[in-house]
Amino acid sequence: MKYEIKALDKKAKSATMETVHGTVETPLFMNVGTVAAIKGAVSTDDLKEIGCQVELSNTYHLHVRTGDKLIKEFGGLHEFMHWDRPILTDSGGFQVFSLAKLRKIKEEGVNFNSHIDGRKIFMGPEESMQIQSNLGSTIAMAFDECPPALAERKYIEASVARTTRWLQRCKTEMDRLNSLEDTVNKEQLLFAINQGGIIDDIRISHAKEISEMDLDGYAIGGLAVGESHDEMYHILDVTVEHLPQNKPTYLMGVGTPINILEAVERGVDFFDCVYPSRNGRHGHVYTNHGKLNLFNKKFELDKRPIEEGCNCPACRSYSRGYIRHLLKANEMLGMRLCVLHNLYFYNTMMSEIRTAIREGRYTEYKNNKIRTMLEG
Ligand code: PRF
Ligand code: ZN
Repeated sequence: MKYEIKALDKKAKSATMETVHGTVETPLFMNVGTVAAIKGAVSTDDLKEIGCQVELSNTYHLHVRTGDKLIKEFGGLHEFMHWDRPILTDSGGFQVFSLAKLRKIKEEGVNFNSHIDGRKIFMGPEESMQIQSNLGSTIAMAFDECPPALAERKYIEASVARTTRWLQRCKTEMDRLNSLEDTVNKEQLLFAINQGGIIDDIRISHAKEISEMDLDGYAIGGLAVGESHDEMYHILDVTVEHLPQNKPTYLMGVGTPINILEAVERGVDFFDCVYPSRNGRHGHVYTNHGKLNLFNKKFELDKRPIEEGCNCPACRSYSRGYIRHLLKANEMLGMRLCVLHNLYFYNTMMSEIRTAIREGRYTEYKNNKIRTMLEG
């Protein structure tokens, strides 16, 4: 893996990252396909058309249904879902904590019941690495605990210390798996995850500790879980500078276009979020003049595309009024067109961000973009 910073504009960075599945340019948005499918009937051919560079799938979901061993039989996730560009898999840590029932955390890992069939499953750092190795993703994420936003200091301290011990076990196991004969992707990368709630000194000491462990990239987890936007920006202000600048910085599960613009300014260059696909499925679409709800009666006779000048497959051919009709009639095409437009909007914004950083006018770009979105 080769990560090279191409331009810096104050703290905002634009880089290239070379992987075995091709080169990507940052800042970038990873399009979320939890179960190896972007919800809203979006194919991998669609993903290419709308400018997606990295697809994201989930260890937990693919393990509890279908199974990573079956996917390995197909030659890994890339072959299975017909996607030849980079894939990042989340470790399962976060999903176990948000989805599974009756979970019990111990030093070894987490016992939980599958949200699909209630089956008892154990997942620790080694199991998470083995599953991600079977999936053969480009980037695997470390197995972490995302403590609740409102947890108290003592709980967060103990949890973060365990997440650090788990990181060491992830690294050891990943090295072992990458050296095996029948491993799907022997150059699988491993990203660490910084935690610490919204407590500055825990965030900082954890960031310093994991930075010394020499991972391929560094994520910031445990944000966008109930704290305010200002609290999230503050944690980025104090934490990002303690993570290696010459490695990718990934803010997990974030966020709105404005969140992304603010985080890029603070040095983050990888993002993922379900908002564009989830909102699209509900007829909520992003534009440079704010979000529209296409279910609204005022769009009934609207012959304009979702966004004038947008080059996405929805806007090239269809009107707001037609898409509203599809949504009202519960036709799958309505959802699909909204999701395609939203993902195109996010990926296009990332491309504008990269250009603005490389041209040294990021702050101006960011302020203009936010102003027009808020003005409506
Ligand atoms: N940890 C992991 N995945 C995540 C998160 C985390 O803290 C978050 C928090 N926003 C989203 N996805 N492993
Ligand atoms: Zn569009």
